[in-house]
Amino acid sequence: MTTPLEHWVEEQARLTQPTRIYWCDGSEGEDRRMIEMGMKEENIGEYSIFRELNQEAWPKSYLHRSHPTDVARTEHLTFVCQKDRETAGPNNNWMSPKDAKALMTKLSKGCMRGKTMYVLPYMMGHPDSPYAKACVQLTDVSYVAVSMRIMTRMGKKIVDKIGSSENFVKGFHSVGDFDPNKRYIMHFPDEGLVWSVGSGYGGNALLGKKCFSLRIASCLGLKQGWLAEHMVIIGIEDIKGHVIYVTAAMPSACGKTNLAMMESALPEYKVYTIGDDIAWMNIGPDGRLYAINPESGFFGVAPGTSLKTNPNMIRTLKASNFYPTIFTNVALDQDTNEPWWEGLEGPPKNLLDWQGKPWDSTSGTKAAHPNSRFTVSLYNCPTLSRQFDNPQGVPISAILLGGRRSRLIPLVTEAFDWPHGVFMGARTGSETTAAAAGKVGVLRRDPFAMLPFCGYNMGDYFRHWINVGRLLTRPPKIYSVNWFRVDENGKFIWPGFGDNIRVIKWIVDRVSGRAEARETPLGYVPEVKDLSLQGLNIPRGRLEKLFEVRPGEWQEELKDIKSFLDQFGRHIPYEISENYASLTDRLGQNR
Ligand code: GTP
Ligand code: SPV
Ligand code: MN
Repeated sequence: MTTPLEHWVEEQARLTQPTRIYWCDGSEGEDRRMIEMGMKEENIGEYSIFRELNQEAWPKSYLHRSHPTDVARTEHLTFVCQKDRETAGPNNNWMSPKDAKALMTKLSKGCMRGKTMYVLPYMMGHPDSPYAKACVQLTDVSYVAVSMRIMTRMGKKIVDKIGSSENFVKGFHSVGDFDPNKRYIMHFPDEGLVWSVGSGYGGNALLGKKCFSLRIASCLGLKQGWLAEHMVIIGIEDIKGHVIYVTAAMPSACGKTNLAMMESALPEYKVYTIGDDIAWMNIGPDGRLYAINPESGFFGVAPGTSLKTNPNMIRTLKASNFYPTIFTNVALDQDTNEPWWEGLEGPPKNLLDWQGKPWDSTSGTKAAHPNSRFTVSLYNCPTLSRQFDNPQGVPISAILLGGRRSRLIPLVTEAFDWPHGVFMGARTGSETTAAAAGKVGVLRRDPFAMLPFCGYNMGDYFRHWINVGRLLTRPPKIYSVNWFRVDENGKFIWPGFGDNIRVIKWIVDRVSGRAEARETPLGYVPEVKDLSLQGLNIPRGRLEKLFEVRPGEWQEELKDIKSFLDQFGRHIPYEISENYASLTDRLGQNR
């Protein structure tokens, strides 16, 4: 008898007409087989889909060059097909499920002719976790198949687990002909379906990641009482071996991966990695908030990654493991066959840029694309927490909410209480980065770093956060953080990276009731004397700038927050409006 899974695969094959169907089983050596299949039959422009890199320096690593127009998420082509526009909210592009299906069916007809259809059965979360979800993605590119194998727990076991059930999340993916005019990333939350055509780029094509684990999962979380978030999960261990777990939301390319595997500048503290991009948080049997990372790999930003900024990532990339490592759109050192990007030592003499053209160092262009990335297994990571595979997840004591703000926002601020923390998340803004197509460095509101990823009306999302807080016996404390404040010369004031542990230590001490704080209109901040600053050579006056709150400067910001929140009308919960009003009052009184 055909199972619902087999039936669905047959149906999609009838629509797309692949030459071959390949079911991934997760066996040893399968990645190499898929890489070779890809190299035989797939080209992007004039380049083979994979190129083997220097295996001594970078074990099991390959270079992939994308289509030049396919280098980042395309938010304007991403739709959430809820039953009506209001359920999707002003934060999403909307199309009716019926229209979207008709459009996607048209674009998918015969799109896999001459190609292999890879069937990828995978699990988001550890298969034994009560919070994990079974999924199946179809794709017509080996790059996506191999990447998904690194990013998720994949294999035949998942097919057995699904068995004759209809309860699995479906992902359909085809690169089509890479035409940006025929590129759509469509989400059908009511059906648990993602349908993506025209792009091979990470967030558009690795459908377990943003599409399922955030856009679809956020809708499941709303119904089922949990949170799907764009967050890091880390454990911080002190010298006595006591570990506290925190999560941190930061927009794309704003420091999550670096935070997740930080080499601590304080010898008494060590950071352990559980996740660097996505956290699913459920209320545990004891009423505390427990987080799991549904992924099993990193899809990290290459530029800026070095032994100085993120030594643990360099170790991860150089580690030899079961899984391969893929570099996408980095530059290539022709003499050594090694990958290169801005931030590493160099540049080397004979470099090909990310498009494979000889690179001229005087041209003013970047050799690696600013959003060039690597796909690498979490199991390579030397700081991986022993709790990573714990099916129950880890109990969370603090939640950090970050953004990239050159002005205004202090290094760290503690919320007065949970609803105030939710308001802090709701008002968060960040300067845009190369992770999404569009202008870089423009301030936009990005609540909880979820603006591009919340699969429903964000006003309802804020209310959901308020409600989850009410159900918790020990709600985590909430903090706003900002590593990116600059001085009058545009230089970062805070050294960041491993030194961020100094901020985290204060947070750990606050959670444990050991540290002092000063009240400001925004919330509690540390006195400079309350931060552990040994070994850091920054004049006190300069550090104090990191905590400056000038009510006069806040008036524009308040207006911008208000007009953002007003879009959601009656969906904005009372607690958010109330916190907006009291912040306005406090900043007014201090003028
Ligand atoms: P996504 O994978 O897009 O979700 O990004 P992410 O949030 O994981 O960002 P990531 O850690 O990859 O950092 C992005 C960029 O910010 C890199 O170029 C880093 O070097 C830089 N960065 C990260 N942490 C810091 C910091 O503490 N200070 C400064 N100045 N830059 C940082
Ligand atoms: C991000 O843009 O936040 C990423 C990369 O983590 S992507 O997979 O494209 O979403
Ligand atoms: Mn991300």
